[in-house]
Amino acid sequence: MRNSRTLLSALLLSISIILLAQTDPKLRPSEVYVLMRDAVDNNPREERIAITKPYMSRAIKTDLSDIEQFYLAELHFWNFMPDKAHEIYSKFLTRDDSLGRACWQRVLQIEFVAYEKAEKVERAIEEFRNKFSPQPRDELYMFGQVYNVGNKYAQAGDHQKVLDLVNNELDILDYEWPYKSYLLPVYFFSSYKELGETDLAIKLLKDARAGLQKKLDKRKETVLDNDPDFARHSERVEGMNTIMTTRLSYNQSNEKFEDAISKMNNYIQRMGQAMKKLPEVSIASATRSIQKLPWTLLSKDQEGDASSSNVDGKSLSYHYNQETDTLYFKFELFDGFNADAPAISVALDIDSNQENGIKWYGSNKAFKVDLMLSFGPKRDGEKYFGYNGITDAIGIKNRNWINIKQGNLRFYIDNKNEVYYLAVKKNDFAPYSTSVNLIGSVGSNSIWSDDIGKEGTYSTIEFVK
Ligand SMILES: [Ca+2]
Ligand SMILES: [Ca+2]
Repeated sequence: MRNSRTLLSALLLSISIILLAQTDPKLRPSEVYVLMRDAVDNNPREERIAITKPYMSRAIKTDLSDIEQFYLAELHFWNFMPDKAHEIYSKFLTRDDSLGRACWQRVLQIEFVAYEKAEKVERAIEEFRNKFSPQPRDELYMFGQVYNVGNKYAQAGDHQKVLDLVNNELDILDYEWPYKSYLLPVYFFSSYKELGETDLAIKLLKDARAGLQKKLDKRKETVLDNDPDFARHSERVEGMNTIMTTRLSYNQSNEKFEDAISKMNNYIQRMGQAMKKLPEVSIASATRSIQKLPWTLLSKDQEGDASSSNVDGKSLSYHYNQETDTLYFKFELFDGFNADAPAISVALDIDSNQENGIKWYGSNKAFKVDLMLSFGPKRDGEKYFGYNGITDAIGIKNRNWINIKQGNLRFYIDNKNEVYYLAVKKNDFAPYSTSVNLIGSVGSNSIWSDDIGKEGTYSTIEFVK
């Protein structure tokens, strides 16, 4: 036994030496692609490019068939070489088969991400739909493009455009496959929320669920003598969205429907919870006694540096009344005053320790936050509903702005001078602190727009004992 094992080892060793001697035999791009994919799959923790790049030199690059040229483009695509990938994919855009379809999707992805041609990509979505019908082999269809362009509009606050993009995609899909685009109302739920259209988002999801269930029931009526393979267009593998590499059986395909339907059930439930009406909050007019408090300036901010929603912060001041333990903040704006849906927040480092806390989500990412005061109501008739309270790192992460304390902030508005005031008991957020660091933020409709306190800078309030 020992002898045979030794013999085997010697044999293996000599084989490895022979293999080493033939340095890097050249392979077809599709073969290199499989090696890269497996390497990524087997090293999920490593940076992808570090794993895939060494394989690039193995690929044969000349005299290739169309499909091998496509795989060569994929190699470039996955190694962040957009120009070379784009050049090859572009050769096949006139084709109307799966290869043409995949090349269109890749070209649009490159043009959006690497070339920043968002408008061109948006126009091309319709062109793609005219050229290619949805089909089960192509799970993505225009998902990636609607997602990219939609995100751009969502960030710019143009939520109607987002809804139009999603609707156009959903209109054309046919329930023949659990296309990824059916989840677009989930990904863009905040846009539906902004427009008061949460019911519509849920309805779209319910329609998709019903359509897929019907299709699945029908599929299950078919009894198959054998279980044929069904080539699928794409499959996500540890960060690499590969194309035309997966084969699913008929029953495995049914499982894909079941997975999608169960996912949708979860989302529908969660969206319903998120729709629960926010509490009523009150807004008072700023009295003269508040305006005349002995304000101390904490921070001034530049004009014209607001995000797309255009609420432009100018300054943040404070006054602390020790007798009543009340801390007042005064927010002045250059632009974007919104009496119907004001939004302000104070991000606090309550232990004067910037080593802990969560990274601020606004522009001042270097500032670390322990607690945040937030006030963001929206007018509904004669009343206001929205956020009034305190959140911690977990709340900030989950966008739940009132997970620590609710309804404890007082808000005053000066419509004439376009100034916001906020009052809070120090005891509510930092009873024992003698010093807190902070930055202020302004926005509207519960959407952040501008920080007062930028690039790692912050103000400090010392509380005299
Ligand atoms: Ca500003
Ligand atoms: Ca801290």
